[in-house]
Amino acid sequence: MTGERPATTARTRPAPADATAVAHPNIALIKYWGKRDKQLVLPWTDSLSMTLDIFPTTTRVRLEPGIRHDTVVHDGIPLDGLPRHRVTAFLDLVRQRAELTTRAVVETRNTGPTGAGLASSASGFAALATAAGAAYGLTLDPTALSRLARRGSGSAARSVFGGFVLWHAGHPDHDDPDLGSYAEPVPVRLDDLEPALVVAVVDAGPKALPSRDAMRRTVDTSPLYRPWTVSCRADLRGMQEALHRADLDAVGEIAERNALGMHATMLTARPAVRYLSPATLTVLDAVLELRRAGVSAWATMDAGPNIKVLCRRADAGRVAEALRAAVPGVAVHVAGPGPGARLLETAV
Ligand code: 2P0
Repeated sequence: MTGERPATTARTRPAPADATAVAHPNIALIKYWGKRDKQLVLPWTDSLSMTLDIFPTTTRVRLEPGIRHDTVVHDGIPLDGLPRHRVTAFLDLVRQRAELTTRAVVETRNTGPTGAGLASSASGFAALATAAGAAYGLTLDPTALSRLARRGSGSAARSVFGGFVLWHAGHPDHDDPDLGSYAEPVPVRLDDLEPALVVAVVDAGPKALPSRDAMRRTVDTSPLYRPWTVSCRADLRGMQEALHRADLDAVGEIAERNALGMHATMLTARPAVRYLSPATLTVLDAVLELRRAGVSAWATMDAGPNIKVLCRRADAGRVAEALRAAVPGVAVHVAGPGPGARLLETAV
């Protein structure tokens, strides 16, 4: 027993005190942009994503009874400041639920660019929630794990699951709003849809403005924010129907307009939030050219200049080639639907 806990409390199972988990990023086809509750990380709108099979994050959480502060190491480098604070605040939440006070050593490895609008916080907090939940001995079903991951980063709620995933915003009037906001898998006939996301990394550097701040500014100041949340409801209905029909053209069309709408809200924030760069627009032009040439290809962009192009698996090579030709030096990765977060048997 490595954890110190009050004598009066009981847990349902002993903590292994050392757990390692892996999780993958997800890309939203219906975006999450804006919180109605910052503390609980409750969004204004439902969102829907595809978990990728590339860029996994692996995180080990080891309880260390002798230390006074959590240690957080990211790709071999000890973290400080806000990134470390976000991890320790998350661990405080886990400790509170486990009724333990023991600090931990967190080691995390990210295989994709960090903070570049490629969902590193989604894979990061999904892996951390899975590993920390296990290390501190919490009993969490996938829904509860999704809710917990949400507290670290909203989009992490979706990376708990593989394939296509819907994150419920939950109802503001719910007695316990935390309970109503979780993600769940969306059944999709993947053999019929055959989706691929071609990721064009035009800039792997961290974004100038964290998405958390950009989101807040957008909600507070953009006159287009409310109308966009209304259009999201129709987009989500259309997306669910298109996924049910395995209609990739409709999925792509809705995803592209939803993403452009989100960026319109950012561009009309005061001051404006502009993540799209000249290279982003060049890739958007290349996507239009592909469609004119008869290839079903649709773009989506997040809180950064990088672009993800949805297409059929069979067209992914041609799409990747077109994007490489459009922006010399761009790094292009082809992703398919990936798995949900899971514990690993042994530490890595
Ligand atoms: C999404 N993004 O749905 C949207 C689209 C970026 C653009 O979720 O503040 O890192 O930690 O809840 O999850 C990025 O925001 O934000 C994001 P927090 P998160 O994928």
